[in-house]
Amino acid sequence: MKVLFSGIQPTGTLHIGNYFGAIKNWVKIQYDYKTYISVVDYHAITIEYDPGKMPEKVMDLTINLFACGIDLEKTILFIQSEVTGHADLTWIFNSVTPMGELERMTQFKDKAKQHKKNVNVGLFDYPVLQAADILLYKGEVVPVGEDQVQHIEFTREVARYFNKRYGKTFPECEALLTKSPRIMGLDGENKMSKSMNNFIGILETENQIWDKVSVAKTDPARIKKTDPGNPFICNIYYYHKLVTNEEAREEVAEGCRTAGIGCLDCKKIFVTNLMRILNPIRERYENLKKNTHSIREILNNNADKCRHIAKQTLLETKERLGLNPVWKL
Ligand code: AQP
Repeated sequence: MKVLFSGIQPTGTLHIGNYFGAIKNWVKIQYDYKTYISVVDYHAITIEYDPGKMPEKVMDLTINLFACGIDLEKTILFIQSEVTGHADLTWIFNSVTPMGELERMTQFKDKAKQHKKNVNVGLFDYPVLQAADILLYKGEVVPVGEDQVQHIEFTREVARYFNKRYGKTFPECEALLTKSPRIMGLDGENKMSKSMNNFIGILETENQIWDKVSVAKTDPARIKKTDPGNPFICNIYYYHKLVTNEEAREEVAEGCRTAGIGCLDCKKIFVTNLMRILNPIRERYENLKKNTHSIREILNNNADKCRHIAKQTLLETKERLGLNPVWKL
């Protein structure tokens, strides 16, 4: 079986961009691969955060992922910082990565703008840690949203640099995109993201979601209900593609084009269909939350498994680098 690796940051509420852009895919394909999913807390410390709230956020994200359908028994879900090999391999990769490659990364440029007062080396080096995350397990397939594609290409480059200099050690992984790899935020202008506060959280109630969706932007040319609209430039219509079947969606599109239905009607149908997906997730989340002790146990076992693989990869890598322990001489 090929190795699949993906990660997610414990930086706040999971939103439907994370779900439809990445997690839904993880759930679907987890049985086709040897699957590793990591809660990447080392990545999360590269921006301002509250250390007191971090443990809770990590646990909450873990429960969210299981509630979304990550299989507790099949998938190795683990906490990144509990496997120190990630940092080891990052340092090694730092030594083969040209600065210029990192300077091109658009996520760094965006995050540096967003966090002007805290542009730290970790933020700059983020893609190298990500490469180490994947390659520590010799990951070959990385299901992510479109925003991460550049980092996956970078990971391939890092593997190439290393293999060229020290001999073939790491695979060149590929990004696996969903059918909806980029979900726009409720503002209709930026990628849906926690830090932009333009998201629909997967645990939000119908009322909370309605409050946000009812005021979200649609086709700007459609001012009155009697104005015909263009569904293909409407963000809400795009959202329908995530939750509404083709036939019902065509009805919505036709209603919009002929002014048969108003934007609020269209939004109501979207929210009803979205809740059909989110309600069962919330129910599972509430149940799992009652048993955090056994979730902690699963995480401990998974960290052990990961440490074992990490140790093997690092031994092989250090051997290549000539960093054998002296006692081996
Ligand atoms: N809007 C999106 N559309 C499609 N996929 C998305 N992903 C995130 N936003 C979208 C995918 O979700 C996975 C986990 O993301 P993450 O938590 O590691 O980081 P992120 O991309 O930084 O998420 P946010 O919400 O944008 O967080 P902040 O605001 O804290 O930076 C990834 O596979 C990502 O592609």
